[in-house]
Amino acid sequence: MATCVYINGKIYTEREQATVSVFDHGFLYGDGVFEGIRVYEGNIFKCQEHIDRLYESAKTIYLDIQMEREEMISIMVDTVRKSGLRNAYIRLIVSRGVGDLGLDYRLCKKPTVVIIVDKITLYPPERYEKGLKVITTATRRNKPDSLNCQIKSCNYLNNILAKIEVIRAGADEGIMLNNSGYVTEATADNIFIIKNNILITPPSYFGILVGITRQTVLDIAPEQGLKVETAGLLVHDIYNSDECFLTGSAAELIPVVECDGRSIGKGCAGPVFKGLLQRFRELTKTVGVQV
Ligand code: PXG
Repeated sequence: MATCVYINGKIYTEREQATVSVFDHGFLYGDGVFEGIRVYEGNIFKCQEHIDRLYESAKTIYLDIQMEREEMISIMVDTVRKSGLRNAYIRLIVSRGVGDLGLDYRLCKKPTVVIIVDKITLYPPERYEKGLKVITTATRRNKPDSLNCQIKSCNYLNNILAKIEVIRAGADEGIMLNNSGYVTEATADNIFIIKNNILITPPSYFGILVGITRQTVLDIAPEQGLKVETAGLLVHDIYNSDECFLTGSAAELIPVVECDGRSIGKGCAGPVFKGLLQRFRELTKTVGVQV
C-alpha cells in the first residue's frame, strides 16, 4: 500500500523507477496540463468533472491526448486500486511528450500520460477552526489574455512566485489580484466571502482557475439558505467580510481569519463556513467514481 505511478502504459511502485525523459516538453517548457484529484474512502471525488477540465485545458493548448476520457478514467481507477490506498491524492499529468529541443509542438509525436497516486498531507484539523492568515501578494495573477487561467497548465511560475512571497512574509496563504486590482484567487485555491448571508466569489473572467471545489460550494450554498453571487471583489471587501474562506481539492474548504493584518469576522471559523464544510464532506464520499 503506497505510491503508484502510471506512465504511458506501465505502472511503477518504486518512486525511483517512475521517471520521464529530460527531453519531455513538459520538463523543458512546462508544456502540458494537469489535475489534482482526491480519493475519499475509495471514491474518486468529482472524477468526471476533473477529466472534463483536463481535456478542455488540453484542447485549448492544441494537445491531443490520444485517449478517450473513459479509458483515462479506467486507467486512473486501476492505478488507485493497485496503490491499495482508500484515501489518496491523484496527480494526473499530460505533457506534450518527448521531442527534440525547440518550441515546435510537432516535434512531440506522443503525449506523456502520468498518473501519480499518493498519500496526501493535509492541513492539521485545528486549522479548519482557527483558520489561515493571508496577505495580498505583489505578484499579480497573470492576464487571461496572455495565458488563460482556466488552463490548468504545468506552468505554475506565476503562482509559485506569489507563494514564495507568502512564505517569506511568514503568512499561511496569499491572495492574488488581477491587473485591475480585483481579487482573483489564492495561489492554489479559490476564494469566497460571505456578507449579509450572500456568498460571493469572483467570476471566471477576472482570471481564475475555475475550481471544482468552488463549483461544488456554489451548488450546495442555496441548500444552506445562502444567496449566491459571482462578482468583483476588492481587498476592502475581504477585510470587511463576515466570513472568508478558500476552496481547493487539497484544502477542501478552509477559513481565512486575517488578511493583511486585518481580522476577519470573529477571527475564527464562522457558522456559514462550518455548515458548508460539513455538507461538502458528506458529498466527498458519494459524488464520483467508486474504485
Ligand atoms: N486555483 C488554482 C490556481 C489552483 O491551482 C484551485 C484554484 C482549486 O481548484 P480545485 O479544482 O482543486 O477546486 C487550484 C487547484 C497540486 C494541486 O498538486 C493543485 C491544485 C489542487 C490540488 C493539487 O499542486 N490546484
